[in-house]
Amino acid sequence: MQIDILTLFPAMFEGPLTESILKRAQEKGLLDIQFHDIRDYTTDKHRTVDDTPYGGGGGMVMMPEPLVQAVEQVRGADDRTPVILLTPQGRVFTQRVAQELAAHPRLILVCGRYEGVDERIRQSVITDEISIGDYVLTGGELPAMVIIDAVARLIPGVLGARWAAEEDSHAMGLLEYPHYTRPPEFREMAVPDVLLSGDHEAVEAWRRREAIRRTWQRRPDLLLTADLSEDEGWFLAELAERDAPMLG
Ligand code: 4FM
Repeated sequence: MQIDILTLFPAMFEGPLTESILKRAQEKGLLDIQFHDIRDYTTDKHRTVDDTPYGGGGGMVMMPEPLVQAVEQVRGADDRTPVILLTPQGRVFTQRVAQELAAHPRLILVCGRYEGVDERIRQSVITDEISIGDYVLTGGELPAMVIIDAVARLIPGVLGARWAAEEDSHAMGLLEYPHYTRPPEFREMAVPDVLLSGDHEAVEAWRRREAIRRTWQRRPDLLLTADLSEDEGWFLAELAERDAPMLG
């Protein structure tokens, strides 16, 4: 997958994308990330990218010319690639959106700064707007990194073979079950016997139930759309009778 990032701060991406799994993905040729400094697409001697808002009020607005030039040059003739603006006004990013984006061979991510982008940037070159959550950041760079991380790990070969991303909690619509490693007892807290039993079926059943239990307690909203077997449905009904979910 190729990802082009348009930003005023390419240096912000050093570190998160050059360590660990994302570094390996790029070395393996599974992921190719290109940075484009929006300021390189200005034409005035001060390399201006922002201006005051028409109608007054505080703050600055990103000007249309440099950003639209940047998108058009980077995109080239390719008009099937999503051009995604990171903004609190976008559709909310979920595992499902990550899966949708992972199916594209190329993405263009546009990182805004200041109080906003001129509306005509949206009208002319943006094809999709995504928000990573209901809070306001100082720019789209951190959201772009979040999206790259979530999407890259879905590309076949990026995670080890035994680490299939389809089995992830959120891909199943549930929270993750509790995990344990050595030692078998830590500060008088024992690892559940079933995990030491060697009975793989029993382990699977325990993990599903604990995932349902945790989801019921912490994110009952997710259970509205989770795909449960008949047995698991009864287990949930039993849980619901005994403990109320933790709200808030
Ligand atoms: C976005 C600042 C555009 C300025 C932002 C401009 C955000 C979020 C966010 C800040 N992006 N999810 N939440 N962006 O806060 O995606 Cl011009």
